[in-house]
Amino acid sequence: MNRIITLDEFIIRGQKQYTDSTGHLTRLLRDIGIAAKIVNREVNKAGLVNILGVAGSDNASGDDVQKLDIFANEVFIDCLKNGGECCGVASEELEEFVVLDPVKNKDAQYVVVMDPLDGSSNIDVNVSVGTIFGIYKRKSDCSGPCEMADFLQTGAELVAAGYVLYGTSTILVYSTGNGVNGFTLDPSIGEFCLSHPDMKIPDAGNYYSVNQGYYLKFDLEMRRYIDQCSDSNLRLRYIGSMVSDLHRIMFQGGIFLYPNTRKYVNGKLRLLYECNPMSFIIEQAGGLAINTKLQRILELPVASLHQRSTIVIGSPDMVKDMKAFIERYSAVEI
Ligand code: P6P
Repeated sequence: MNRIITLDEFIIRGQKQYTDSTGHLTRLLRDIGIAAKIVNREVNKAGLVNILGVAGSDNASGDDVQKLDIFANEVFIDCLKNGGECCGVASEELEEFVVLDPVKNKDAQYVVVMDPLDGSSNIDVNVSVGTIFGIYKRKSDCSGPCEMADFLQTGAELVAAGYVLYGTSTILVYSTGNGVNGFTLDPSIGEFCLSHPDMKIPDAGNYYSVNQGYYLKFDLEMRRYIDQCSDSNLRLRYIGSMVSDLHRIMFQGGIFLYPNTRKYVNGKLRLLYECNPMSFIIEQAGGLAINTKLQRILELPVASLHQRSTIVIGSPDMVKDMKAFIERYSAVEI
């Protein structure tokens, strides 16, 4: 019988590879796994209890907040607080970062950035949603509360990143910088079990993923690139949930684009807790992630918690082709 490997076992085995590991990151990842199970339970029954629908408020980025957004935000913060390995959280749902009080006899060394429920506009229509998280080693002194500088680190400084996709099954995918592994939740035992070891993104694929509804609002070179995707018989797939679109690309290959529009002149997606964690994972799986100025996402300076960025991310050959197209097009324009 194949022995299942649970997320906790896998994390502990991973910790043993590093002689200097202290177990703090191991326990922090475990805390995130617990929160994901709790959120999964509520997402799966959202249609049955009165936590659907817009909560009436809006979040730091001006999006209508669904009640499950609030619930997920609170669950992750509570689990991180109780675990004692995290000293602060920056979240899409919070204007400012939240300082977590130190737990007795623990020096929390990490901060977490997260989108607790990405793609929440899909909740009411039963389409996949996800959680995105990133983990940084704090820069400030462990003796005091976390500071803004602990969060304003580039994506390249992440020590870990991951996502949870609450879909036809619930899968947690994460990387600590040594490859990407996927764990599917087995509800019968309440454990995330290793289901997709050493995930690698295909070099290319047959899909491109962009909100075609904004076509006329994109810059001219982006419209021409999208025309080329269509002329190349690529198929358009766009779910409206970055986690879902990128999870598909992880398996089938493809390219995801959220360029600047007249409404989002710097792009819509947030650099700190959407673009950077997802770019970290995609690069670890062999993919590429740049912005529409052709700069590597993980090297972009982070100046504020809710800073937005354009993004082009996915299979390496397709991102390289897009980059070459834009460089060629711009050269001709000049
Ligand atoms: P649009 C969800 O709100 C999100 O942040 C991403 O998950 C998703 O890719 C994007 O916004 C969808 O935005 O403007 O196409 O609806």
